[in-house]
Amino acid sequence: MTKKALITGITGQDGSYLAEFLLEKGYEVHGIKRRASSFNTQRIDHIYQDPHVPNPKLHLHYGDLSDTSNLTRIIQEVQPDEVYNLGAQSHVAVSFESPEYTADVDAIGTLRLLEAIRFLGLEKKTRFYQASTSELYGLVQETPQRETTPFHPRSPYAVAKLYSYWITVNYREAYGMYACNGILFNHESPRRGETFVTRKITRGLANIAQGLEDCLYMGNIDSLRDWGHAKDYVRMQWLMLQQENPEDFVIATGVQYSVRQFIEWSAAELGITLEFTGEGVDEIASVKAIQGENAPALKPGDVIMRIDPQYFRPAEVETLLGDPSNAKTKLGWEPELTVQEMCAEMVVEDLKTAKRHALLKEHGYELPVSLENG
Ligand code: NDP
Ligand code: GDR
Repeated sequence: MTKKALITGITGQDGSYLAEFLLEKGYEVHGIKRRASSFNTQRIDHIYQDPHVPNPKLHLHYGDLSDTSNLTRIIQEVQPDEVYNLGAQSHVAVSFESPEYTADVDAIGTLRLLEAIRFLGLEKKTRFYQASTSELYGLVQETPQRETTPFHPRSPYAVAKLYSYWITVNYREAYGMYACNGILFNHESPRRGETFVTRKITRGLANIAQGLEDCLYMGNIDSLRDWGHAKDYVRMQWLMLQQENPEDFVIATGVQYSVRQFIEWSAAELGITLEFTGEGVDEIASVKAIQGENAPALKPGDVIMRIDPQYFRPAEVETLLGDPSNAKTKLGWEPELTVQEMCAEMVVEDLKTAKRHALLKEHGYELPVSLENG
């Protein structure tokens, strides 16, 4: 029997990798996508299947985590074996701007899905994965963070995800559902949203190197994160639903670096050696030396990074470092890609795009480069 999976957030970074992964495993994949005024399926266009061809394996349904009747109807129609709840307003800084919406989608959205599964009598059939987060640890109580480390969320996003974490545990305990949390630390890829810090850096520096932007404006570059590759992490999401008993797992690499280091690596991939000078809001990064052909727009001395306090958060999560040993011991999971390999891959992809834009510009066909930041 072909297994059916339903993915909320299929148009996002993780949803797109997970859909690819499940299709390769032979699943029939259903995804919920939001109606938008412009196309929002770029990350899954390459796996899209025309619904007119016989037996399509990928199906998209319009929906929203704020809409109970819509979610219930989709689950009733699909009768999924596995639900992966990846949909969320996932930007921490934006959650301070839209706390109520974030709570509705990231907290109550999870409850809506769990209730729909229960209401439809699927609680013994449908397995449920909740995209929990290292942001739950917030003001960290223990280093490294593991499954037993107490939570102290530091943003409306993290508080909403705390509700989802516990409601998932509660449905497991109360109704015997196979429901579990993956407590995932930051994971990135060339498909990462443009306003998360890694992608902001790789895309911004590639644009600057090609003369499409002048300077990268950053927030707290002392922040420390445990970054992995999204491809490795979606494999783990699936593994968690294939066990005999449901359990919550920390997914991380166990290695930590600063945002400043990520800036240095990204610049180095472009052949740029940076020099950081000044302190606090006055810190800048300037070009010390250039090697190779990837940064024709730059010369030594150019200032290409400055601090802009608008990117500081009302409450910051300064440091995160995960302990993935439980996942390794019980599930045999280990990340295959290092953060440096991932950074190189992201720079290569963003440089390709920047070069295309620069070439068009050179020939008088300038395309607008979105300078929206986050
Ligand atoms: P993205 O921001 O890339 O994707 C989020 C997805 O959720 C998109 O498909 C988005 O749709 C969808 N979405 C947003 N709002 C709604 C809504 N109201 N109803 C239905 N769908 C909605 O996130 P990631 O792929 O990076 O992360 C996946 C999940 O994992 C998220 O829940 C995130 O909070 C969590 N997480 C992520 C980590 C990371 O480092 N990436 C770490 C730990 C947890 P659209 O494309 O239309 O915007
Ligand atoms: P995070 O990711 O908040 O950890 O949430 P993000 O990449 O946005 O920030 C990481 C750290 O970098 C600092 N930072 C900046 N961040 C952004 N976005 N822009 C900047 O200019 C900037 N300068 C410094 C931040 O302050 C922070 O300390 C991500 C999301 O994917 C969540 O959905 C997920 O739950 C967590 O990772 C784990």
